Amino acid sequence: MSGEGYAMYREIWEGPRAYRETIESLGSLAPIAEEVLASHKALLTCSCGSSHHAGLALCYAASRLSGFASYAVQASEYPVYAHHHLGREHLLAALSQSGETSDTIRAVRMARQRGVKVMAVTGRVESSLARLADYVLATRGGVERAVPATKSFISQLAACYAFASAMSLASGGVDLFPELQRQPGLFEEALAASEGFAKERARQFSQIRSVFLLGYGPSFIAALEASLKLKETCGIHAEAYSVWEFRHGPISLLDSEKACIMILPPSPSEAAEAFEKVYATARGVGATVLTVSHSPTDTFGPDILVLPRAREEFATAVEVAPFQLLSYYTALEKSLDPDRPRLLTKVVQ
Ligand code: F1P
Repeated sequence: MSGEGYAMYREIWEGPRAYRETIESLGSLAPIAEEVLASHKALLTCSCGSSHHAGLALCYAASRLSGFASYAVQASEYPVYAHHHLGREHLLAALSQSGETSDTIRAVRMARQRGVKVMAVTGRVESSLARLADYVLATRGGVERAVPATKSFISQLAACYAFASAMSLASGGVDLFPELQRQPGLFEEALAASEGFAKERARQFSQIRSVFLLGYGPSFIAALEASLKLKETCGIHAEAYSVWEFRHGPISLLDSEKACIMILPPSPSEAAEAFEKVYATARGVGATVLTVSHSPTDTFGPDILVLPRAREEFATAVEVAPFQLLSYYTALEKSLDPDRPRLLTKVVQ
C-alpha cells in the first residue's frame, strides 16, 4: 500500500512547516489582543467544517487563558441565531482557509452591517473574506490541493493558539510564546508516532462502518475534526462527542460492529471516570476500542497510541495527527481517492 503520489499525504507532512511558519510570520499579536480586550466584551467565531473546529480551539484557548468570553457558531447558523444578539461589543472571528466559503462570507457581511468588527483567519490574503476584515491573521503553508483540510487546519490552529497566547499576556496572564514555539515540533513527533499505527490500522478501519470518537475539552475538538476526516476521506460514519455527553444517549448504539476511539486529554483527571465507564461498557458489548493518550497507561487495555505530551490548550493539533494519517491510509485501503472525496468541493458555495 503506497500513495505518496497523493496531495493529501504530502500536505499532512507539510503540516509542521505550516505550523512553524504561521507562528513565525504572525509575530507579535499584542497590539490586536490589547485592542480587543479594551474595546470588546466577547469573541464569536464563525466558520464551516474544519475551520469551525479551529474556531472552537480558539474559543477554548482564549477563554481558558485570558478569561475572555469566547463562543463558536457554525457560519450557516449565524443568521438564525448569533446575528440577533451581536453588537459592537463583539469581535467576530471568521476562519476560512479559502476565504471564499459562501456561508462564512454571508455571516461576515451581515455582521458588518451592524458595525461589528471582523478578524479574518485565512490562508488567502487577497480573498473576499480578507477584504471584508478589520484584522487579518494570515496562515501559511501554501496551496492545499486535497479537498480534506490537513495542513490548512494545522496552520489555522497555529494562528488561533498565537492569538490566544497574545490574549493571555495582554490580560496579565502567563507568557506562552516559548511554549507555543515548541508546538510544531510536537506535532511533527505526533505524526512520526502515528505513521506506523495508521498504516497498520487501515485494513481494520476499512471494514468498520461506524465510529464514535470521544474527547474532553481540546481533545473533544480533536474528536470533531477526526470524525470529519474519517467521513470526508474514507466514507466512514463517524460521530464525535464529549465523553460525558456520550453517556446521555448515544452510548445505546455501541455494539460489536462499532468502534469507539477515546482521545484522552494530557491531564484527563476531570474526565477520567467517564472514559473508564465508557471503556468498560464498550468492552462489555464487544466494540472495538482504541485509545489515544499523551502518556502511557494500563487502564484502557493494550490498544493504545501514545503521543507527545502537549500543553492542554494546544493539545488538539497533536491529537489530530493520527487521524489525518489514519483517514488517508484507510481511503487507500478502500480504493478511494483521498484528494477528492465524493460529493465534496474544496470551496463550498
Ligand atoms: C470549509 C470546508 C473545509 C472542508 C471542505 C469544504 O472551507 O468545510 O473545512 O474540508 O474543504 O470546506 P474553508 O471555509 O475553510 O475554506
